[in-house]
Amino acid sequence: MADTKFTPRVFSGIQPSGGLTLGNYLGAMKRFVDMQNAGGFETIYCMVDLHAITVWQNPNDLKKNTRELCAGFIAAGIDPEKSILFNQSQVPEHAQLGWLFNCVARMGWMGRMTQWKDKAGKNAENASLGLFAYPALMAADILVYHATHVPVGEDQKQHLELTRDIAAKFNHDFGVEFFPIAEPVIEGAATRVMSLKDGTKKMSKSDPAEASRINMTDDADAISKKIRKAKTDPDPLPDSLTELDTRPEARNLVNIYAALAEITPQAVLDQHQGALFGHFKMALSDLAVAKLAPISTEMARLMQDQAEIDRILGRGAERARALATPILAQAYDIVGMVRS
Ligand code: AQP
Repeated sequence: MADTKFTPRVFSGIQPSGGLTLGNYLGAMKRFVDMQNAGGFETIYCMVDLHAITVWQNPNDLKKNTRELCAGFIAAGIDPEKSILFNQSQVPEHAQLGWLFNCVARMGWMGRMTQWKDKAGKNAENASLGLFAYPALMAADILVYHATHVPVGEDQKQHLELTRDIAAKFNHDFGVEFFPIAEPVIEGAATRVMSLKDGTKKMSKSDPAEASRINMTDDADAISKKIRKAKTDPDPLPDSLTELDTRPEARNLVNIYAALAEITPQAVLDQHQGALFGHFKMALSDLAVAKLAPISTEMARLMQDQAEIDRILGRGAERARALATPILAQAYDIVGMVRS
């Protein structure tokens, strides 16, 4: 249950660490749009550029990717008047609260994060300190707005549990009920979109294999080709989901279809049971092109007016700071910082 003492407020972010994928769109962005349009929440969405630099980013690419991500948010349906839309580094309160949380979170907690283990791998000695501390900054992103709900994909569940632990420890250590215990919102058929080449691996922007993902900037030809070449198996689609438990690639395509069509995975099987993958992939490709091509066309149009994108990000940052500044000031007071 969400903390009812706090105004219902949604926060979520996406890293501008490369082109936006279908995984980011279905697992996160499409659901950001739904929450914006559902009403009942203030919605705050962020391009988390400070997170992106926890691994090396070429500075020019980072700028381009941040603007492209902003265009992606708007093309997907985020209205910068209804939602607050900005890039993280323009709101320094995130990093400031992040430092307080670096002093609340324990080394042991961070060391147990799966994403840290996956991304640092065997080369942890050489990974940046920022990559290790990333979840404390993510907690600050959320809590600097007293956000109560955080829509994310399945892979972020552990980081959200850590956010809750940080809020609870801060509240306990200082004897306050200052930070909400934010609720993860992990819903729908596509909470974990898998690689098109390996149904056991998450679809990811940074996967070196281009054919493993659909990018939101892909044109109709590229989308169809990638779906046609996606790994599958020779069996037809069954009539029940349990029969897909041992067929991860097939299950992934069914989930993608369901999320794009806004129906359940079982309804996809009801419509397509008995179909061979050659046939099902054609239907999926038509659906994906119909849903994604208008977004990529709109992104390309928005990218032609960089000044307008920068204006939207600047205005979003002003609105975000108006919420974050008093919350950070109160957190500093609680911790015992003298402010003259
Ligand atoms: N494959 C996915 N399926 C469902 N949701 C996904 N998300 C990411 N990949 C999938 C969700 O998208 C949001 C933003 O993710 P992020 O940019 O912060 O970083 P990430 O989770 O690490 O995504 P990537 O694409 O894998 O980026 P890189 O390759 O840079 O690490 C989150 O809500 C995430 O759950």
